[in-house]
Amino acid sequence: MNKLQSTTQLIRTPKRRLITSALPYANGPIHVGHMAGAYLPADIYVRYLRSAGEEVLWVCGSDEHGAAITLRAKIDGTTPREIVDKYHVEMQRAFKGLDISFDHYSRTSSEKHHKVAQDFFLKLLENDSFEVKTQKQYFDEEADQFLADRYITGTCPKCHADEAFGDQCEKCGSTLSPTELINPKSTLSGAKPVLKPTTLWYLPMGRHEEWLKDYIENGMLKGKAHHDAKAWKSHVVGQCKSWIDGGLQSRAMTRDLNWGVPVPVEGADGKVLYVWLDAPLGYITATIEWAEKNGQDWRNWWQNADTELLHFIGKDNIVFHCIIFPILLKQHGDFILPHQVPANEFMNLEGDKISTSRNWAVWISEFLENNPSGSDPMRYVLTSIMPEQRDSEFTWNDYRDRINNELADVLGNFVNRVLVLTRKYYDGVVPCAPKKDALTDVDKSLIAVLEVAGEGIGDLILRHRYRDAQLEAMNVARRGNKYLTEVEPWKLQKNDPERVRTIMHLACQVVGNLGIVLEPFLPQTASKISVSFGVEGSTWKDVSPTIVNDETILGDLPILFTKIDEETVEAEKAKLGNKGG
Ligand code: B3M
Ligand code: ZN
Repeated sequence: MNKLQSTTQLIRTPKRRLITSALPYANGPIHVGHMAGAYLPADIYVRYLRSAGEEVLWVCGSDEHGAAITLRAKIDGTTPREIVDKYHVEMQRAFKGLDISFDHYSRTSSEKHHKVAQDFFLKLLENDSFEVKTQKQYFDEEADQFLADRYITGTCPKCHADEAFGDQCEKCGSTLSPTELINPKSTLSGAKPVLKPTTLWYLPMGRHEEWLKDYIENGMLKGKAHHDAKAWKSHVVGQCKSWIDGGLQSRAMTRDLNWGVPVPVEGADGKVLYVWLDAPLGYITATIEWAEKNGQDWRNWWQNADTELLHFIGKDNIVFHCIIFPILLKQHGDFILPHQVPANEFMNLEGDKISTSRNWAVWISEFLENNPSGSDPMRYVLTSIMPEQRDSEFTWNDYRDRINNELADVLGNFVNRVLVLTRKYYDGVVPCAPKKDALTDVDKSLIAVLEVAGEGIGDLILRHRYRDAQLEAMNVARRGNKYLTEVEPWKLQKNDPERVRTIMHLACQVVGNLGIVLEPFLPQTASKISVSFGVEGSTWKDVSPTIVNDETILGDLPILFTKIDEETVEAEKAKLGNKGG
């Protein structure tokens, strides 16, 4: 292990964090499953870190190579270029719609990325990282093309499911190579392929088993001993271990295709880099682009032991981020390795797997376009059911219940009550802080909640427990509601107005704090609250029982959430599986 990759970096508090979210394939629109998997959790994490004053950079971009793109172009009767240009724009609409706050969004078909990926490949060649082998590979004579990845299907040799792909069985999750498939078939023509020799660059992953074992165990154990936030999720460690224990096979890092990053070697015409070699390097390209724009040195983010690298992904990408990419980074020699890969499991929809081809999905930009309430309701529901430790399920009934019973009845109702009462009693001016000896036990226990809320919620976020973190933030509103119900200021105003000033001062403090602690989850709502309660510009460090200044004049605040009716729910359900659009 070299200096950069020694285990001590795992237990140091990082100076800065580099966050990546899986580069979505630019072959279709973004749905709720994508969002809940790799984008929303990262957005919550990054928003929290920014508010806490930490140094953080979050990059993403469109994955524009690979069979996912070329096959899509073929089905649509168009070119890969047209497909990626269309979805590169469309996907960003969805991200913007849901207030996903990347620092930089890039794309892998750019000239810049091609250069970055080729330079990286050449450095690996120089470091003797590949085995070049000429071997027989499946070839489709009708389509005149070699078949790998999604170009070839067959029966999975491991679980015997039909329609496993040449790189992976989606049923059992095994990584495969095309020649392992039973009864292989070309997805281009349906033809039975023939074997034909070709030269490919292989990554001999077996060479790396020993240090990878240590690396994965460090992710699990060292982290646990020091701070939970560093410990990898058990399903991530489990998947990695079973891969390594099964023995790591050499994997081809080039393809015979004409769409992708050309292999930068003489005589390699018609060959491109394997998409899973080029795509993660897109994180580096995105960082370089961002750094150039912002007058920073990108190396600080990738080649400095003070930086912590975190990859947000879905579970189908674990092997690529926890095994293949670390091998590539280590073989290059100058890079840090991923410190944390908080992969999420899958989100199902109304009792079935989300499927693009069957239109069994909730499409983010389409949904937001027809929905005037902004991004927060959808963000709230997706975070509530985020598949952090196991698969989860989105249903429209649950969506309705959470908006109506939680956002509207708890949060919206509490904020509105405080605003209305403050207007009624004091013309909207926050009453001054009470003297210490005026506080009752109920007041003190409310104050105690505000004293620990910031740290408690922040800690859950750092440990990638976003569902619990959001629940804790909502509990601040729940606690506020309960407080008002207990102390009933409306019954006291006539005979004990001094007591009511104390109550309303504290109630306003609760709302002010919501403007900060809800921001990672519900940025639009939090911003409205912050402006109205005069705490805009406050940060996570300001979360406390004194966040709202005495005599703040409360601004206007529109109704925060509208309830969902039955008709809307039924209309959304009816769209599922309906291909007419
Ligand atoms: N495009 C795979 C996916 O969308 C892929 C991620 C690349 S991350 C470097 O599942
Ligand atoms: Zn299988």
